[in-house]
Amino acid sequence: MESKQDIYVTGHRNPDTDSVACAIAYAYLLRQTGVNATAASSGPVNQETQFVLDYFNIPAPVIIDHAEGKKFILVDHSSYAQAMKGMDQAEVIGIIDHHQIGDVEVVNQGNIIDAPAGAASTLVFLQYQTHGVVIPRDMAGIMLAGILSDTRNMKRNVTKEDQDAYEKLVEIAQIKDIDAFYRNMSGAIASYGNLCDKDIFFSDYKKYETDGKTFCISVVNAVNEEQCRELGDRMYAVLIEEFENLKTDMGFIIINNLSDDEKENKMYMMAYGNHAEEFLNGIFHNYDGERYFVFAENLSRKTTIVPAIMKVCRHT
Ligand SMILES: [Mn+2]
Repeated sequence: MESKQDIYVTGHRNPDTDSVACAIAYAYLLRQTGVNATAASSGPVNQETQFVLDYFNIPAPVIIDHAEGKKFILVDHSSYAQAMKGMDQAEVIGIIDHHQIGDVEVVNQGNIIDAPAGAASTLVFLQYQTHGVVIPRDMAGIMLAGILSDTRNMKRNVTKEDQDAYEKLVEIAQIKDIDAFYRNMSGAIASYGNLCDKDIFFSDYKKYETDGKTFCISVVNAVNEEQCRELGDRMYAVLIEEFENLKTDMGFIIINNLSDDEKENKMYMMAYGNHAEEFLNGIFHNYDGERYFVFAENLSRKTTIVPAIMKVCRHT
């Protein structure tokens, strides 16, 4: 039976590895300080996260469909658009996030921990240091995986805090070949197991709102150029099919190329909806005239793509 005092720690909808890692590691930390905390998520974990959970033998977070009436700490997100359904009818007692702080109302503003780290897992790691809680191997492993996932193996958005956390966590997690570990993680995410196209589309899907304008971005991953195009075409079909249901003005898809070959490391985007193609081309000027926007390298949705789109939304 769940008691009224239970606190759930949860990441965003369609959780990625960083979100799940934060929920699990922060709930563990709270339990060590005498708080009855449980890691939760609004849906099943993705293939990359499952690989990490299996590797360290950690159970997946409990799945909760609706937040109403429960107590939460939110990690790796802070807007209602990305939160579990019913979060506006829940009690949110804290936030740990490395994105711009969103619109979620928190009982006590003092309980917002926010810094521009490459991964929210880095902020959770810092909480272990603040509270003097010993990090066991499995918790080190999951936080390390969260950092590796959000920074693409320490190649993107890495701050000094991420680097410090990474070095300490690698030691505790005892992973001999970290590059191989990361390759297995990213290989798992690009395999998509036996997910159908619609599930792949929603596996890393986020919705944004600014100045009354809404847009969504789905990120998918492929391992080479050919797969980028092939997966891209399938995702575009899902976007068109689902567009009405998404209730957004514009829909975007990012296709990352996880190839190790630098020359191949192009990123693609696609756009659909209310002049979305013109809109995106106005920002990046890289439309191929058919369907794809071609970028010379993989860019971060969080730090590059979303801020660029938001800026234009606010000015038009
Ligand atoms: Mn994150």
